[in-house]
Amino acid sequence: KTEKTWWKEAVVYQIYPASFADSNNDGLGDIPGIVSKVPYIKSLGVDTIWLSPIFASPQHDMGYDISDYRSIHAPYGTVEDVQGLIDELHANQMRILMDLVVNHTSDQHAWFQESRSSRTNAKSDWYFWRDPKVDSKGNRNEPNNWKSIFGGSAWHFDESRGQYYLALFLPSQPDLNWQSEQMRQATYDDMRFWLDRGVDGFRIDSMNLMSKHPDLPDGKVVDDEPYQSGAEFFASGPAMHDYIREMRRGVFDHYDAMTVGELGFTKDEFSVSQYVAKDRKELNMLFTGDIVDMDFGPDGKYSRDDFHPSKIRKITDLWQTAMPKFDGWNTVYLDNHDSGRSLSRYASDAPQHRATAAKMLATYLLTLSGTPFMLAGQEIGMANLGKEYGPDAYIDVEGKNHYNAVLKARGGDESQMQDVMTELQLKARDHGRLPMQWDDSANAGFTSADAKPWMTINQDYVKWNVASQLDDGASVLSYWKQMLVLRKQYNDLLVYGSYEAVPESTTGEDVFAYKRSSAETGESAVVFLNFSDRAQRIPASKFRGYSVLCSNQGSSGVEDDHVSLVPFGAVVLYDRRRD
Ligand code: ISL
Repeated sequence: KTEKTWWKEAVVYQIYPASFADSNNDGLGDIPGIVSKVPYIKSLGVDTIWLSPIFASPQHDMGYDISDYRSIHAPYGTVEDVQGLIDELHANQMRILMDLVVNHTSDQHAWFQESRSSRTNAKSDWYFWRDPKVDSKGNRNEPNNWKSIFGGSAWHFDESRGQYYLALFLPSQPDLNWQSEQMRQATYDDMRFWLDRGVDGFRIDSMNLMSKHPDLPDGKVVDDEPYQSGAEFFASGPAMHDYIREMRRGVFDHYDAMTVGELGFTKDEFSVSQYVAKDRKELNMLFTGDIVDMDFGPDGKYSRDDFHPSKIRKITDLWQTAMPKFDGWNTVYLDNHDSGRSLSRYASDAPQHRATAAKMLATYLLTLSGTPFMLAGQEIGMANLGKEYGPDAYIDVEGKNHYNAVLKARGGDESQMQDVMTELQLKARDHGRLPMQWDDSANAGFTSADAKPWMTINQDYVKWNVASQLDDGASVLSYWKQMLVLRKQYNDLLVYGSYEAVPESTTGEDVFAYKRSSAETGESAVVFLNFSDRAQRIPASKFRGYSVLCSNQGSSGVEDDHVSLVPFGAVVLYDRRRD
């Protein structure tokens, strides 16, 4: 039986600081803006926020390129402002997670400036520096064939050292060399700086890239492109677990800090168990990437493999049944700042389905075992930018790099880019970063009417905003609030209960259904989720006598021996053993 802890019972609300609330009308969200919304966040029924990076940064990757871990990006505010936010949350019995980006820094960080200054300085080995590979013709080449996650080579030549440095993301995001004991201790000090100020834990960015194969071997060649992934040598490397244990024993354990590792490239059950099995005392939980990759095709993010309900069933089944085997814990999530909105990708934002579909996804997030993470805006059914937005609406570096690379390969012909636009419309990171839609005033109440918002505001805000849903008992927002109350009320069942899938042979392939049971209380719940735009009728005589705990359908659709679901319908049945 899994031990009960606060971080298992938490519900986390992710805030993208640039896009939440602007207090000084410069078009960019800020810390005082977030403070002003604490009553709203509390009214939702969530108890923890996760802030994407707010630290000093040249903002080449929206703050995931940090130049000083102990100061705040000036347009967001000051360390005192952040202290005010921490205190305000704590005064409201809420907690705060920060984004810990320590796989890499900005090239403007003092550490990198020093490291690049010579081959002999005290920080010379805090990053990965390698001599060029000189070929038979005397040409200078990159030390290996690894490809950057944002495109191009992962290696960049630096004149002052006459060497290449490694950067798995942008050239301005050099990877830290975790083999350096001094470098590790310096990041631990930076973590303590924030924990001492009351931060309750961290979401650890690109967590499993911190240990690379020490020889940095060439990646497996799979095509005739000049650069190859190399992930088999830079993800979950041999010292990964040593680093995590050192961090946990040396830092986290002293603060009861909650930890969520972002786990890319590593997907198998055994490897995952090594991070979160209770007896290993490493991380509390993970984001496995599979849930945001369900519509990625064979050539990566911007190629297509259509979403199908069987995919979410398979991934959910895998982790819901795996975790109890090793007494591990996991997150439950569908959205973050790196992807399109799940509503638009895995359900439907078409006007006739949008509210129902958003509620169905809320039902999924809040009725599974694991700690739910939601992205701000999800509670009002925010959606992707529509097809009326052209390439200029997309400003994120990942999508832009992809667009420009394809455009170049096609000889610069803009009229040939429709397929690329279709993928951006589904998956671009911009959608997850859209300014929060607070009301129907100009600029959606995110910033003042005369300010220039830092990025596109989705014009559907006129209809889809917080203010219009607050007093409407049938709104998406009201549904989220009701579901969040239920999750707390049925804590034993919904947080800690066991999980069992209802077989696809019973539900058909478009409906995902599962049963949660608590041995402790004798309660069970059966959740039916229709991931299709067709009505469904599911045999349910086994659940005769169950009552309806909640539903996104006006009439519940529960008969004696069937559950009828409208398109994107969701029904949760409930029973308490009467023996
Ligand atoms: O964004 C992705 C897919 O679109 C991922 O591959 C992502 O780059 C990866 O999950 C790591 O993400 C994290 O680190 C990046 C940053 O750009 C992302 O925003 C962050 O979530 C580099 O720090």
